Amino acid sequence: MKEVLSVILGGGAGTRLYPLTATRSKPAVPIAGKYRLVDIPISNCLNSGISRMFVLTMYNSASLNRHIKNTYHFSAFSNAFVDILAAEQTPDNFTWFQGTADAVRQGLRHLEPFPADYILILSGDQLYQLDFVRMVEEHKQKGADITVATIPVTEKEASDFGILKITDGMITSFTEKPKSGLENWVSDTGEEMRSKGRNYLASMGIYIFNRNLLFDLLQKEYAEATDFGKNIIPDSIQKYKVASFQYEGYWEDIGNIRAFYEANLALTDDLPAFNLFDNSKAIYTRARMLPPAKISGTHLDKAIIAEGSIINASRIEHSIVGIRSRIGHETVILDSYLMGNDYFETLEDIAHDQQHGLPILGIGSRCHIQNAIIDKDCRIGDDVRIMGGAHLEDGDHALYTIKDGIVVIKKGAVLPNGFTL
Ligand code: ADQ
Ligand code: ADP
Repeated sequence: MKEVLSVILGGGAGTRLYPLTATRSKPAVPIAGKYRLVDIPISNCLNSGISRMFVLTMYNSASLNRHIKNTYHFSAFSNAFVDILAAEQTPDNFTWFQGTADAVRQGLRHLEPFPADYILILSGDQLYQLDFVRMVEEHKQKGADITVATIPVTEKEASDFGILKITDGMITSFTEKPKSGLENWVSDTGEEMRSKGRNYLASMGIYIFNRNLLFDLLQKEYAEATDFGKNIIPDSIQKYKVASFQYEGYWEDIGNIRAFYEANLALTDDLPAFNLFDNSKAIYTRARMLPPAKISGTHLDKAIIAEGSIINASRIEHSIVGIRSRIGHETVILDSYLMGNDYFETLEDIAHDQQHGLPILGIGSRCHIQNAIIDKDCRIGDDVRIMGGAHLEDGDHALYTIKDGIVVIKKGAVLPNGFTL
């Protein structure tokens, strides 16, 4: 797939994933205990033989830079790369990215020198395993100018997506996030999808553009357009051959805290819809050379435990425990995602913490943690009780944020012994 160059949209302000995005850009948010969001589209590209990628991001790019720099090393004999393009001021541009199309427009001058027939545009906040080879092949076969990856969705989901109608595999109409008149947008999605109530064809926000057309559209024809979903795609379907590539596998948009939490915990299912255990579709991430997890006296059920963890908890259920986690005796963790830590404390560090009344890095003893996301490097004292749930009101506090009943403990927060929520 030497003819394809891919551009990963790394997120705007990232407000919907706040506070996880308070100090890092969205692509750098840790998922599944050891990966970052950006590892998903990058792995999909690598598994499809696409090895030249740009990641567009707006701000807080230090942690993303570190992750990309430490992870994606390619042979000197290949032309592969993953480059980050952070929004930058130039002599003719003083503004942030105004939307997805504007972000790509501002990146064009960096893409220009690279030979490519097709540009693949991807979202940075979706969980899926898609073979782009098939998508590119279909794009070529149909002689399309643009191809949009599409997926059947239910009526309830339809208003969150770009919804389209097709004739003979080509898109004939498109509406971005329709709030009314949905009945006019029902499609024949096939028997299996129909039986699941998935009667609407949604855009997955994944596009292939013929290279020259993309440059023309963004720089000339729609030079003012800000978004692909709002402007470029709906405006192009009458003038160009815009094809639909229908996908029916697992695909999850993880744009907000609830979706992020559920997509993570779904990985603890017996047979998760998103398969991390696939020989041919590995999800790549930083190789950290950590020791195996060490667990003592813990009842584990539907738990994912990442490497480098030291666990003495009494029970962990339906939860993910991230890299280098440390959990004390008699602690119970339920329905939660612990992101883990960036480093280990030495025995001297721990003695120093204890002398100064500072909880050690990790989770203390006799805690009860439920319906929570604990960001990295938190110090949670002994006898702490965090019980998320619908009874809690949404709000942002110094140490934590509550969204949709999920308690998110902020990165590096220190919760004293006995803290209760
Ligand atoms: P949304 O996901 O709502 O809809 P948008 O918020 O524009 O669209 O984000 C698309 C992707 O681009 C996300 O990964 C986002 O983080 C990123 N992004 C947004 N603004 C950005 C910016 N300024 N700079 C860099 N990246 C940015 C889109 C389509 C719909 C489609 C859904 C599928 O518009 O038609 O149905 O994706 O999820
Ligand atoms: P990972 O990918 O393993 O999560 P990152 O590269 O994102 O790691 O972050 C590691 C961060 O942790 C870096 O900022 C690094 O400087 C920091 N770090 C590593 N060791 C220590 C330590 N002993 N004390 C404090 N911070 C540390």
